[in-house]
Amino acid sequence: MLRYFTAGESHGEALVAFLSGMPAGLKVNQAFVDRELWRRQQGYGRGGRMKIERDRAHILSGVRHGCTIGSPIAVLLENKDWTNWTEALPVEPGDPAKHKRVASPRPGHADLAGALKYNFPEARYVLERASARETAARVAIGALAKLLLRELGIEVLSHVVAVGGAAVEKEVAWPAIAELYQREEVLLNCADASAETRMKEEVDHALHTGDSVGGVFEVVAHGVPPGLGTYAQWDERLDALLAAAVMSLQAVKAVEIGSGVAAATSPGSAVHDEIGYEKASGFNGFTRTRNKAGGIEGGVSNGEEIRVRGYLKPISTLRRPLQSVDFASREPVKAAYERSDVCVVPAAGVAAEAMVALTLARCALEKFGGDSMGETQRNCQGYLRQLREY
Ligand code: EPS
Repeated sequence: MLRYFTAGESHGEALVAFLSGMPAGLKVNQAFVDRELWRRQQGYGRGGRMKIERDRAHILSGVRHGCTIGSPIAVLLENKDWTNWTEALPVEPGDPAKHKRVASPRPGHADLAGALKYNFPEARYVLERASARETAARVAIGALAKLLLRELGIEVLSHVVAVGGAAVEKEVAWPAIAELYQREEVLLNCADASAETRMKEEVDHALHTGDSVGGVFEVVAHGVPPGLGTYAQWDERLDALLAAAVMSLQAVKAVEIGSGVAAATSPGSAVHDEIGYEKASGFNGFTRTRNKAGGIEGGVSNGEEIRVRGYLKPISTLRRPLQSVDFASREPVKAAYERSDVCVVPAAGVAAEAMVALTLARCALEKFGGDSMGETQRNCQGYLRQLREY
């Protein structure tokens, strides 16, 4: 079974990710993993922190001579900013005068709920762990999941479909999304140049007004065979697993599979994807006129591209802060402000790719099993043959 955890504080020494259950014999390409980490750090509207960090996956265990060995994988990502925080956040008691309190909770952040829950007098420890810095660790192990999926013919990428009020109206086809991946300079990771210009204006407006802006990303999984996930039990449905995985990302407030939102107000004839047959097409000849279902019917992948959208609320740290209350005095004050991002939609899309890849890898390993890549691939090939001969 594929299992994973992360640990680490945003301004602590390092982030750590654990990934257990990967078959042995998967080639690990360090440059690919580090490029995924780089991709997550890009995007117009990121704050000063991204100038400090240059994320790199330091693999501690589970990979030897360039391949997984079936043992748990541990990955360490250094926080370069730690050198500025050794006295403010030491592991040992340290000097309390040097600790950095977060005196007033930010509306929308975990600050208040977390301080109440863990009985902290202020929110420093809360934001340290609730911070989206943690997604760097997910992206590192998500990259390994992507490498596994590649061996099974599956690719996972994302693109941005909206920032604030600026949106791409048409469905973006896979080749355009694959082209975005090649870019060496990332603005808003949008496949439509004119929409991207409007998106940049939305970020500029937020920058000038001391505000923040959210948006929508779409993750696309290409080459997924029919049959991952199942309707047999509620917690094995692929759409439910993907929704939980993407919703677990900081600031994601809604998840949509395919055209799920519009489907609720459209007639059935405009929603469901009609079925045809062309012998040489796809995994087994069955075709669809369109993909409103986003590649999942009845909690099972249906052989079409899987499309999952995440709706991101604006970052809750505002340069022009909202009203709050001082933790100590209970007097009204403005919410705390620390250096922050203004827009993170492209970065969140990359983190969501990792979550989708980890979810699909888990489902694929449940279906195909295997303790070595040879065994997993053989089982997968056997199933693909069964589909062709159906
Ligand atoms: C974050 C606040 C900012 C972001 C951070 C998430 O960090 P800092 O407070 O150090 O400026 O840059 O994101 C990352 C560090 C990252 O790697 O994505 C927050 O409070 O959620």
